[in-house]
Amino acid sequence: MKRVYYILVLFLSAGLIGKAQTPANNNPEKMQWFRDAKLGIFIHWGIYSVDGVDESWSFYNKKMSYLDYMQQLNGFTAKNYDPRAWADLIRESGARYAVITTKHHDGIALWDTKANHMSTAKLTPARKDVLTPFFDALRRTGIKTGAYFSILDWSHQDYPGFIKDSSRYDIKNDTARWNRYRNFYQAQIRELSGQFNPDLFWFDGDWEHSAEEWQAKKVRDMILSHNPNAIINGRLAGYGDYETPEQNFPITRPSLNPWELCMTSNNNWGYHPDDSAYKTPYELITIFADVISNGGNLLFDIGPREDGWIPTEQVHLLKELGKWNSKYSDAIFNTDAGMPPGHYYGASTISKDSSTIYLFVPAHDRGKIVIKGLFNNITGINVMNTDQQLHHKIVGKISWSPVPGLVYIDEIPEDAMDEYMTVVEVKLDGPIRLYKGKGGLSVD
Ligand code: H79
Repeated sequence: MKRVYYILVLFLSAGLIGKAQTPANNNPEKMQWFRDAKLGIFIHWGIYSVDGVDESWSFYNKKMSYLDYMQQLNGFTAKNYDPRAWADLIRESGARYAVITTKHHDGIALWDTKANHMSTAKLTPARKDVLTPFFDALRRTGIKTGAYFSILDWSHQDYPGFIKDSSRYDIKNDTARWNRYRNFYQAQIRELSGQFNPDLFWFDGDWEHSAEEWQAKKVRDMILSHNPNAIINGRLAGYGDYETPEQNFPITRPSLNPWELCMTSNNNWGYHPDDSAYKTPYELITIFADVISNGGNLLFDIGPREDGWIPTEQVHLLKELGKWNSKYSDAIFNTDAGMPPGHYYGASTISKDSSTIYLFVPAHDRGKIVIKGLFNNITGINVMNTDQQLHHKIVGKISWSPVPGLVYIDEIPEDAMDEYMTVVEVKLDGPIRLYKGKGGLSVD
């Protein structure tokens, strides 16, 4: 009996360990809302938005002294901060989740952390926890909550890294000190987990230490024991649920699906009044379509000023994106990734029942649309959100070959075009079936 018990315990614990070591797969259902969300809004807000300097990196890279950087504490007022208005704007953009910098590498927490004194609540004229009202507003608006948290903290006296090319100490020589830091950062994560219970933890800064040094598995387990449905981004030294390419568009689809591209609205994460290199709504929308076509999400960043005001250009981008999202919402949300490259020169998505293809056509590109390698019969084509039907012609179908011909779709009339990106809905006779061959006479 005892032996059976031991075997059972061994078996069970092996199963648990196995699961914990394969992040993303240990609870795939929890990823569903994230897969369907497609769009999130990233918010970089902190004391760096007082002078409009690089978030944390400005002192790390010696662009300014640490003391000057910290002087910005005196200017963070949050005096026009309207978290409900932020949540409304996020909702208007069509985003389903938001991720805010609860603490960047500079160590200043946006909530009233009990772990030390470095927070907007204790050290700035704002004198308050600005995180709680935002999370409340998001929840009231039906938007999932994400907490960006830097696991490295260049301000903490027990953290080894501080300013580029210098360090406080080597963790190999002082494990007690490193342990103090670990206890501190993990206590902050425990606070976030307990007080805010975010739907998503968005970690950053893992590159300075290994998974073992961070105790990444322990942190993952700690979060999941509190909320098994919490999603963790891929910057917890290998213990996250999805990949996070930053700024750069991946040319090959990331191996972990879903994935998420985080991207700035100009060239900076935080408030930078001198940066006018904004993406246009056309660029933003075409990038977004490309992301979802490849099975990803876009986490699009805004950087409010210290008082809570959001730059006009950023508001404009979110509103234009929102208009487009609501116009073509069926083609965007609750869809799956589109056809793999090779079938269509552009972005596409496929409906959940896989019997509708949505083709994304950039504003100035009305010309013939071609789909290659489609076995299905087409039952109807229309320009979404208009009454415009489109005819098609099958070109080059060889009667005695099973290989599909090319589908040439009529040019879209000018008045049916969207100013940014038009969506063409192609209805199929059943679930999509695509030809994968090399053009030989048989299907394979
Ligand atoms: O919060 C924003 C940025 O501040 C932060 N992530 C976004 C969301 C960020 N910026 N850069 N990085 C994260 C990664 C930086 C990596 C580098 Fe390095 C550190 C480049 C050079 C030093 C690690 C070491 C990678 C290359 C060498």
